[in-house]
Amino acid sequence: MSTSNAALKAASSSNAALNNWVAEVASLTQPDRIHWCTGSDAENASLISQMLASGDLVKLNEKTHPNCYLHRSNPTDVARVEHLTFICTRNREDAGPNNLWMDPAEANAKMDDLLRGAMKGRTLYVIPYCMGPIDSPHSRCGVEITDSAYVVANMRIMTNMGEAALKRIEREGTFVKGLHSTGDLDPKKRFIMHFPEELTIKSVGSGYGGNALLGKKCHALRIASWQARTEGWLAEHMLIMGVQNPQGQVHYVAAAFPSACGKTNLAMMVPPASMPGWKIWTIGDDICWLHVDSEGQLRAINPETGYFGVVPGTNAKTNANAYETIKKDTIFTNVAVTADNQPWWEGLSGTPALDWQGKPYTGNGPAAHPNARFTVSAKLNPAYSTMAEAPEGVPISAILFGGRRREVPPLVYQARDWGHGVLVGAGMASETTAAAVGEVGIVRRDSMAMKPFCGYNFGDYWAHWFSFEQRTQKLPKVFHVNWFRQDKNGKFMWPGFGDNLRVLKWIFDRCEGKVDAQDTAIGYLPHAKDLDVSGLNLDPATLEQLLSIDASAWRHEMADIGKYLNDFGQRTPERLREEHAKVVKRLG
Ligand code: TSX
Ligand code: MN
Repeated sequence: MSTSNAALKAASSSNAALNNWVAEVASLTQPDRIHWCTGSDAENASLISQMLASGDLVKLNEKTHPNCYLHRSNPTDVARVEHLTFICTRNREDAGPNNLWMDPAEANAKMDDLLRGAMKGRTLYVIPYCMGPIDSPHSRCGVEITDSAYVVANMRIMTNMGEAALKRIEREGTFVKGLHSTGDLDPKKRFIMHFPEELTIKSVGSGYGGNALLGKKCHALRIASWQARTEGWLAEHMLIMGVQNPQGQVHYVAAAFPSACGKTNLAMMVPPASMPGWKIWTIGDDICWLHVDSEGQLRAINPETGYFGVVPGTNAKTNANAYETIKKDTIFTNVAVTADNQPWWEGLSGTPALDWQGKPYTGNGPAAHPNARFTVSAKLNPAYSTMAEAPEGVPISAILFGGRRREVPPLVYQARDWGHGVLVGAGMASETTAAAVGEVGIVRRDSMAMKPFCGYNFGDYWAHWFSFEQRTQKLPKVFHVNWFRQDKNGKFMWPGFGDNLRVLKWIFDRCEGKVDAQDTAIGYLPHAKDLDVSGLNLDPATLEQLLSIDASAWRHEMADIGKYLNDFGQRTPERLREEHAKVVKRLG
């Protein structure tokens, strides 16, 4: 079948730039059909039945998991590919040492070669989407062109997709262009290219979430971080949660953690039985856009409408709310299944019958892929806050940075002020886990958890963070947390999970000015008496260790951070070196 001129010309928008771009892409990629997505239930139902027929989706047990589906990806296509992800700016320095860079002309030519004829025999879907509440001035729209029905179904859950977004695009006239084609899934022909100066993304050769759902990491973080710098706001890799005390008072917190630290678990946390009346509200689990409002208050919106979360390890103990959320209306990717076709993964009871590739499970290795995912609407979360839909966003009282560190950073400490907080975020690090390839237990720097997602030079990014001191007097307090300290025997010293609310309560009280702190070289730490550990069976020596600093270990830590800052050369703000020097001096 060949693409008819009529199909190519069938404009479905009143925005000429959009129509022209769709026509251009169609003439390059040669699809059989063009479909403009409306986001309707009927459209979704038709895509689902088409994917069931093609084998792209498998229906799961309707009794136990109504309206749930399984997608098995190509075994070579199961995760984001940082080594194939590029920032393509005119000036190489603007991408920085934290990114791979390619010349925009070269990258465009390369991608056009890979995209030529790539949609032959396939449908080209046009997905208008809005990141953030449809009526929020802080929301941003994009259009993703893809030849994957799986991408359409996922984008429908993860974004405000369809007619309303198209209307907003037609009204505003601007949108981020995202072009995705699954290609032949040959890893040698896989690239994720970002052109921040052209507000364009091109992705070929992967059908996997972070590489293919372009609204998420590509737009809402890499492109948005670039736009945020030029426009005076922040696009961050942060969860957003409300912490409510028994009196009904709520403080909103935004928190950045590298992967494998349980960000989604924290965002959906269930309070421990020992803290009756406390409540956690989820606004978002992954991305946060921050703006200073007319009163000088920093406010956050979550640009997403769903969760694309790691499945293995999710159960009634680790994350009861997520476990409840994914019982219906969920797309699973790369989980195992039981004999009666229920989704299965490590961390659940029961027995897998087929592994994530659909082969009989033999007991060798994990049955679900360690990066298996759920895609589900945020509204199904029992802890969902309707404030996620507030156009102005929620006021942020505290920003948390964290990492997985078996030693050095205490359970929690507070930065002395915003400037010191920028250093704390810039110096963030986490230990590698078995969830990713490579050696386990190695400390990696990951500034603000943005290493894989900042669309420009980290040096400029840190300077942008400092600039908020000039934008308002009412900045949130900044904290660092570490749930992962271990003792000599490798035993976790802090129970974590719901009990983390005990730490959030101290942070809450700091925001209220209700509790003082130990003034140390690295910042403010709780007095042991101020951390509620009732019912925890935590021995005083362990608590003392969790809430103290080892000056010698910290001198090493600061030396390592100093070296890391030097990697960014001239672009590292002098101010950051000053903040670093201040802590070094205090450590003696
Ligand atoms: O998500 C985690 N959080 C945050 C929860 C709100 N995890 C899982 C990390 C992998 C994604 C944690 N793991 C946390 C944590 O606070 N803490 C730990 C470490 C830990 C693991 C097990 C126990 C205690 C701590 N306890 C027992 O196994 C009994
Ligand atoms: Mn993330």
